[in-house]
Amino acid sequence: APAYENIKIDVVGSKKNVGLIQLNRPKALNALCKPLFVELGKAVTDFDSDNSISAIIITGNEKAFAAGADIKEMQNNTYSDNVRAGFLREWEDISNCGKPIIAAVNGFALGGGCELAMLCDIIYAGEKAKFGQPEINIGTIPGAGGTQRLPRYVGKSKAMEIVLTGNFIDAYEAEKMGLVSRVFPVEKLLEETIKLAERIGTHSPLIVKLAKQAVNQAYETQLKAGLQFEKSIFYGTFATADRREGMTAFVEKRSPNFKNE
Ligand code: CO8
Repeated sequence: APAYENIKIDVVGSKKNVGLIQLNRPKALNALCKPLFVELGKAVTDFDSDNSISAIIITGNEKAFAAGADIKEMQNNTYSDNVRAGFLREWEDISNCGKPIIAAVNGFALGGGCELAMLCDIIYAGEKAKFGQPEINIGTIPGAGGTQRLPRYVGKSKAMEIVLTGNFIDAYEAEKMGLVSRVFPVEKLLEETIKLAERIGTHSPLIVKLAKQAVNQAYETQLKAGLQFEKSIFYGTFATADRREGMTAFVEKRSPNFKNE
């Protein structure tokens, strides 16, 4: 495995089919500096192209998932620097991943940390997690999807409140708003997240990938285009062996044996 400095990777689950990525800059509360993001992008891309991996988990530590973009690193950036470098371009490696990515959030998920969690497909949280978009406190606005994805999760009024105040919300509020799908005791979070990944891993990887693409259309397009996209993917599953196997197994009252074909 490649040697990483800002993240740790592992393969977990009883079938060794879950790729685990732990953000690992504890002294900076996992602030998302560029080297960290380059490594994270590589780890995600590698797991995405590894046929033995069914799903990917991104987590931090008990104090922080990630406390945002690295403020020290960007403190002296200029507008022209950002435009020239395509600042935060590395983040697209995460959104381009075809496999499901689950965020397991304990502690702070602030600014870019909250945006990273929202780039994932499912968010599970430990009960001490804190979410927020505090960029307004430091004279800027969310820059990695916070103003666009957050309203799609929680609606306009709550998203405005979070973005305009910079206030944090706790795990239970986040669950109630629909940002987080489940909350667990801190020490149970990772094992429950691995169970979720393993459950997804029992399905056809091919169909899981198509289902993820279809749900993402709801976020990325208007309703009519999304529904058309969904229909063509749905029709398309009928061209796969795994769809035939899934329905045949149901009718024959047995478990399906998916071949990723
Ligand atoms: N960047 C760089 N360093 C950080 C960051 C950060 N975002 N957050 C914490 N740290 C560092 C601190 O500087 C400190 O380092 P040192 O010991 O060397 O001074 C160390 O982590 C521990 O932090 P604290 O001492 O502050 O810990 P506390 O427990 O007292 O406070 C908080 C925890 C409340 C999380 C506090 O650290 C804080 O407010 N952090 C900043 C949160 C924030 O504003 N995040 C948004 C950043 S801006 C952003 O994400 C812009 C998004 C743009 C697009 C997305 C790009 C990724």
